[in-house]
Amino acid sequence: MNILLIKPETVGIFSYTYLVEHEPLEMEYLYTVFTAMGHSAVIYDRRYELTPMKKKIREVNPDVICVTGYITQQKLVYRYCEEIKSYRPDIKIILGGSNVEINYENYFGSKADYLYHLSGLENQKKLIRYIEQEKNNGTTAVGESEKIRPEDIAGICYKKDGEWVVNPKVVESPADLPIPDRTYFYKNKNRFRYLCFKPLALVKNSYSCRKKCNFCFCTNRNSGRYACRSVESLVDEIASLDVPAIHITDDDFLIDEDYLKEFIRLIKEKDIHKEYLIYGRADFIAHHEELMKELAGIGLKLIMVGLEATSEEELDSYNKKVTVSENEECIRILSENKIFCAGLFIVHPGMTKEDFKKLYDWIASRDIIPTVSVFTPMQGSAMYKNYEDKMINRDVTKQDLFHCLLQPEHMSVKQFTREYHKLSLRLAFKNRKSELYSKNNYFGAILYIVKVLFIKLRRQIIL
Ligand code: B12
Ligand code: SF4
Repeated sequence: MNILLIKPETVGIFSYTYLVEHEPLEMEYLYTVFTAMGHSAVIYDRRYELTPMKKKIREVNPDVICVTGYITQQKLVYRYCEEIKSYRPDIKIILGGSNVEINYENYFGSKADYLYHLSGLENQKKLIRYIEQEKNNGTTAVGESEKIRPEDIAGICYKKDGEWVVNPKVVESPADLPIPDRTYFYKNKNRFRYLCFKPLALVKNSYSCRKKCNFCFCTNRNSGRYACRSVESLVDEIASLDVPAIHITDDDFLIDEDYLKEFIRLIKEKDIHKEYLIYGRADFIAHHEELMKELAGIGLKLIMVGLEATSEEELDSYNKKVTVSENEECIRILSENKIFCAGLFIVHPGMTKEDFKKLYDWIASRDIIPTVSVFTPMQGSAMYKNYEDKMINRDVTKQDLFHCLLQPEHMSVKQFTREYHKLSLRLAFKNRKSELYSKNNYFGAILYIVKVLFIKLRRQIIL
């Protein structure tokens, strides 16, 4: 079969910058799986490719279209489904990715045929075999004796008599994922970067997280069960990549001391020289100074670390199980080892103007490159149900962690947004000379914004 793999255009603030851009790894995984099954697959990355949807469909003539997407792209994905079905109703549409995995009900109103609500791809292979079997009028694919029924495919939603049927999930392991075919990546590798780290490859090593912070969406993936690949397979994949920088997507890579020691040993043994960007927790960093030193020694350059807040009460309210002194220790250790501390902070509706100022002072007086998010009860996180009724804005495109979705207690939404923007801009200005931003071309950035605006306008007319 011909399969078209759509990575949607970026929505929101991220669309106006090329300073943080990642390869469409989920699409490269699907490409690998489908081509290994003997199908023809094409990646259609709408972040860069301007070919309109219908033209692309004419070119590829797909039997199946797979679409990925985050919560902020949900409305856009609905629009794709409309466009595809109005043009070629025979094409089977499968929706998947992080948001569909948890919030699959959100897509019940779409024109999709299947929703794939798992992280792994074993059942996706089964679904493709089923679609092929149906295309061949119920006869099974060559060499397969067993007939597949939709009710036997775990982790999918499908329609029966016009109603959605939700098959149960299964707990999976990323050890079952193939090593992705990176043909697409190498053709486009100069696009992919995280600020000064470029070209940059993404490597997926785990599902979910062992910790259970109540604002976190990721921890609920894979039915809330953490699973990771063997350290050997991770290092082999890294060794095979012809890039200077690697972003490991694990929500928390700093989980297990023995795993990390083995990681360091293998990287040294294989004489790999690359730079690494990871996510990690402050408490682990605070209690593993020696290990952090060793990780810095093999190339660890940046850790995105959820520092979240500057008081014990706020940290406790997020069920973060980290103390302010652990946060402080973490900042010191990273600074001393020349690892960028990309600290993630949250501003919440209980904050006064004075609190915004205090937060600025706290961050600005420490060696941190911060990103400040607005407290967002993200659909799919544990806390969402506590806030669902209180949300003043239910537009899913605003669940990008940069919008005020709850009524501030001490000011209007407008004032809160102004304080938030002021805080973010002041922090960005303070850090403008950081090495992280050294490769930024600000003139190029302005031209890029203009280009994006034109593309957005054009896509309003021709999708
Ligand atoms: C790297 C990253 C980014 C990168 C972009 C990466 C990219 N390639 O596009 C950047 C930094 C730009 C980014 C931006 C944003 N991100 Co982000 N990001 C991530 C991160 C850390 C990894 C995502 C990734 O590339 N994983 C690698 C791929 C291979 O894994 P995967 O997506 O899970 O895909 C697997 C399966 O889901 C499946 N699959 C995926 N798609 C499909 C489709 C089909 C049809 C099928 C069958 C299967 C399938 O295949 C893969 C095999 O395991 C995740 C957290 C995480 N650990 O997942 C957050 C995450 C995806 N981001 C999130 C968010 C909210 C955003 C933003 C909206 C806001 C923000 N402030 O960050 C923006 C929006 C950008 C946009 N595209 O519009 C949320 C999404 C929540 C949700 N409900 O959708 C996540 C889960 C983090 C969180 N805070 O909870 N992000
Ligand atoms: S916020 Fe980080 S540590 Fe907490 S559950 Fe989510 S991924 Fe894990």
